[in-house]
Amino acid sequence: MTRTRFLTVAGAAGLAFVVAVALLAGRPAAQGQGADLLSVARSRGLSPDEARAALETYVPPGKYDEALMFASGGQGGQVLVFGIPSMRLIRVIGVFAPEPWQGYGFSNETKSVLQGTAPETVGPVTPLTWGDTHHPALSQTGGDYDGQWLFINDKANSRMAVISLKDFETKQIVENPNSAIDHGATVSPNTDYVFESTQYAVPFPKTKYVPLDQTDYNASYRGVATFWKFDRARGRIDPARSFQVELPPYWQDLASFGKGPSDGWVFVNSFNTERAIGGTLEHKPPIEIGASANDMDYLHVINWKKAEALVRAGKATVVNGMKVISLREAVAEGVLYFIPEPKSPHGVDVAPRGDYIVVGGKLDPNATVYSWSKVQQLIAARRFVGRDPYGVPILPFKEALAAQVKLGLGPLHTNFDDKGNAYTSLFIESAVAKWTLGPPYHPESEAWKVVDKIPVQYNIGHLATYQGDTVRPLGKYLVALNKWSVDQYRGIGPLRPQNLQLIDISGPKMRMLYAAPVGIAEPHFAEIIPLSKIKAWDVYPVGTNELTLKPDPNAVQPGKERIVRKGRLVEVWMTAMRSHYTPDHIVVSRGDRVVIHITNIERALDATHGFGLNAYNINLSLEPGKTETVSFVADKPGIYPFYCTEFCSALHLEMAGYLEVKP
Ligand code: K7E
Ligand code: CUA
Repeated sequence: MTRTRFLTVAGAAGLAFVVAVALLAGRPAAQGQGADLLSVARSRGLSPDEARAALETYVPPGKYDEALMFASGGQGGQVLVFGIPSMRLIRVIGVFAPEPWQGYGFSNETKSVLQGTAPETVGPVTPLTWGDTHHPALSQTGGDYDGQWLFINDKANSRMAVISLKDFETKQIVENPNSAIDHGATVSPNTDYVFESTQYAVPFPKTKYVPLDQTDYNASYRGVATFWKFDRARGRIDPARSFQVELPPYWQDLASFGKGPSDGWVFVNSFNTERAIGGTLEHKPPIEIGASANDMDYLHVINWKKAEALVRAGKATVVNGMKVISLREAVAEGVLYFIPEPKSPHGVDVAPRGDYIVVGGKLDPNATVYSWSKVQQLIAARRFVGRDPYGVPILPFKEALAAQVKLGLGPLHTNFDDKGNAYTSLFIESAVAKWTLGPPYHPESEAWKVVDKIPVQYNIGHLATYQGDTVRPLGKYLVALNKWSVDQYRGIGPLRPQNLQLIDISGPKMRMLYAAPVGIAEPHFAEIIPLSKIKAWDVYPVGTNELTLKPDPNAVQPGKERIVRKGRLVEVWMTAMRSHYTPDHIVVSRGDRVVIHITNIERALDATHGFGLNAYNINLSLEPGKTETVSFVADKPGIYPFYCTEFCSALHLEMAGYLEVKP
């Protein structure tokens, strides 16, 4: 864009812009700072709207973003934390993959998280070194984010992680014993349970081999709805108090908990109710064709409070250590119902008051909205139009509907604002549709209408509004999490970043504000929470164990550092502070088992030290106050320097030492 374009396109709006900029600068338009701002905008080829967006998103040094967005880090297996509205990537949290900056996956504590074992029993390597994070879920109290915990699933291996928002570090990973690949993940309104739904069905139990042919698939493959019990006091998922509901081998997808009137229920999409399994080149259509044959799939409506009561009453069977309500039991006891949903659905999102359930069908132009009160009445009246091959009762589609709202091509996911509007991503159309919910959000005359649309670059997956999946959405901003960036970033080679776009939704028309490439991995869902709700620690109390967040028994006070030898075990209690390790010389013999406990005794904000040991694949991050333990067998004789990997001080390069391994 050129100066000429700015002047011609801007026109009258340009004049308003001059005045606006001048007012912002507190000077008359004709002179001084205001005129300078205008010439900056001109020289950068910014239109008035673009310049305004720049002013609205810029967060100067020393000031803070007003909110944090927790986004999944996709194939990178992490969580990405962005500032809103600046869209700056502020923090990465290692979750399912080793993350060297945080020393995640190198200390005994973090290895044990990755491996799901106790810190004392960690092996030398991590068996799984990646994950595919999809759905971050902030802990909730009364249906609103409480800023205490974050959960996220690993789609690739059906795992669920617990992250503390005291220190933004991963505390626990549990692996689902009865699911191979999951997809949906979300929390109940008071965080009693973290939910996970299977995606691709496998034999049930999955430890059993069952041939992949259609008859066996139908008979013996299953999905599961998993309710991981979260113990807030311990800050851990408790597998012993968790349970599952066995589901037919349809491919379950996203999930949303009911709230308010629908509290106690969870809604799960499915596709491939055709049970297509692909197959040989000669005989079968590919999965893609087979799985899209039907016009309708089934929204799973699950009464989790009832399932929980059945588990308490001893009605569950233990399968691979997990309590499971069988499909037969779930049907007999009224735990599971189906409602037809069009067509190859993806997202399911419950409206803020818990009264509507919105489903996006990838191959259908409508948002399909179910009325919870109607669904409840149909269940109470046992108004079933039939049963699926597994006996699950099917409710009548039309009678469960509140509305179908024609949005555009490829509706996926929906979030909400504070004015009774819904925002749905349109994958194929590369747009966001804003539309009105029905009563009590809007009167019938204004209900179920598309009121605005904005294009995005390109192919949007999820979107996230400010607290947009809670009982208290705040409106204001929407982030479009786009899959393709195509031509948006140049000169970077064929692998293009995903493209996040910040949109102002405070007025009647949506306004594009900013685009942020993510050159790390593919974010899927994200949740946005006001910064004021996060009460993270600035430093650890000295000697804190990072897993328990309590005093570490191996923390050491300055002056008490020591090396103790017992047979082939050499144990070191070390301190780190600017700019030295104590001790900085460790002598062992080849084959000795070396255990080093390091306490960073600093109290200063951000006085983090690293511990990088040559040739042994060891790298720790020791934030102020933290105590960490690392152990290894000194199997290579020689001299191995270790050094601080964080430029912590003027004498940072001097913060080093030697490990001497005698032959
Ligand atoms: Cu639509 Cu995994 Cu939620 Cu990706 S999922 S976009
Ligand atoms: Cu400590 Cu560099």
